[in-house]
Amino acid sequence: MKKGEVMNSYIERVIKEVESRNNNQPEFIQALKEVLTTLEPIISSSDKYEKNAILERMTEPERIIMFRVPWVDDNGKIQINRGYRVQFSSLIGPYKGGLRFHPSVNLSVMKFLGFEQIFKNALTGLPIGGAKGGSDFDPKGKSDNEVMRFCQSFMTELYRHIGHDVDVPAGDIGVGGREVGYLFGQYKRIKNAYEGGVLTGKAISYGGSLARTEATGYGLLFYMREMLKEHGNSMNGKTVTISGSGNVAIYAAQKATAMGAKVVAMSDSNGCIYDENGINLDCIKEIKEIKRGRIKEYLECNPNAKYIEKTGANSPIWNIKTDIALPCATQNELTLEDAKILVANGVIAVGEGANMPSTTEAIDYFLEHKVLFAPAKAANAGGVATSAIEMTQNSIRYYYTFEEVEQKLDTIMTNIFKACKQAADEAGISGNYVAGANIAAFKKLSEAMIAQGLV
Ligand code: NDP
Ligand code: 2IT
Repeated sequence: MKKGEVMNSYIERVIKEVESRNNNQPEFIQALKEVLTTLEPIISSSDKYEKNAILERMTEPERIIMFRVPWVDDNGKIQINRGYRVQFSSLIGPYKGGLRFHPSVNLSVMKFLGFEQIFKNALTGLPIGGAKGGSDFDPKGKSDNEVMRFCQSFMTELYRHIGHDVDVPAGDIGVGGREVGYLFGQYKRIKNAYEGGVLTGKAISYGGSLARTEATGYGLLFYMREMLKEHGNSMNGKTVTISGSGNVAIYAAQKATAMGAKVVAMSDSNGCIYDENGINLDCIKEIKEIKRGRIKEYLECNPNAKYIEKTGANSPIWNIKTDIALPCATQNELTLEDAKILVANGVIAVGEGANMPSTTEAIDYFLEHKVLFAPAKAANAGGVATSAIEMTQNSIRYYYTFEEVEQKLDTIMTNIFKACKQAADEAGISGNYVAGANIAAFKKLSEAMIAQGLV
């Protein structure tokens, strides 16, 4: 069956119900349809799913928290933002997922991310449920003190809803080491207890895990390596373009380079740089991790590189000819139009480092044109998997070495690829890792849901 064609009446009914209930939440509906339309092989195999209302329950968050975040800027002016935590599922472990600070954050975005997180976390094989949170706060251009005051105010409300066995937030867009540090400090102060495992993505000095910073990008490349190997190919010698220049993009670029590929383009929301000899990652890290600057500043590092300003809705990076494309910025950043250009330019494989970066139409186009496609909830699971390893270290009050964590991450990503492949093969759709990932995760989640009764 072609993706998008729903054959099963139960799936069809649930999609309609969820659509009419959440009609102003386009990202959530998109994420949900992408999953449900691929579950036909498993849903049709037994009536237990409908009898137990599995899909109805899986698409309704257990709890949504929304709150006011008041803070004072450096000019003494009062600012009000909105905070969120969508505690989507605690089926297989404490709620777990990142916090995003970006002006585009709204309930639809939070719910789509929380929904995807349930499936992603199930694929890791580790005991973590699914959640997402954040705020429409924009950290861009804010001073460290403003970011600190915002984080303290955000945590002053959030603290009552989280805990190392309850809900464990981490980073995402706009939330990195600096923000996690301020959030942790405020949590500890309010609780008067050192609950190290209440947040992940902490710095090494106070309970973070080595390799958590690198984990999402590295994990994406481990998954790509396995997928390419399965199809008789490898990263070695390939040209790669990577959208974004944040945490995921930078470490994806680093591992791709280590695997013998050449990363020729990266981007931010203003435009992209193209460096035909391979991007100098030390420059990118200096610009993005230290100066918090714009990617255009790369030209100061290499005046021979090209900067292409983003002028329309589409990112100029997808016009660049490449063997491998890795969207690592944000949702719906790769459209059908972009997919057509990439395919016309001979792209071999696409790997999603960001969450839902490709539109549904773009994914369908890639699959129809036999482009190897690594879906986000499998391919970017290395970040949250390493967060779970951070929680483990906090529980046992011990530290693993960088090499130990990286080895565990590699094994987890290899197993995730195997699970996606096996599920796709069993469903008779070999090579469709989108459906494979969804089915493999759904199997585990639905089993747990039935076992735990009607909750
Ligand atoms: P960062 O904040 O470190 O970086 C985000 C990057 O994406 C920046 O280059 C940013 O550019 C760009 N970007 C953000 N929003 C937009 C937009 N609306 N349009 C164009 N570009 C945009 O975030 P991460 O690297 O952590 O996250 C990137 C993606 O990866 C997200 O989808 C996130 O959900 C996902 N992810 C992250 C994980 C993690 O561990 N951090 C784990 C799994 C997935 P600019 O500076 O111009 O805004
Ligand atoms: O989307 C994601 O998986 C993340 N932002 C990481 C979440 C986490 O808890 O580490």
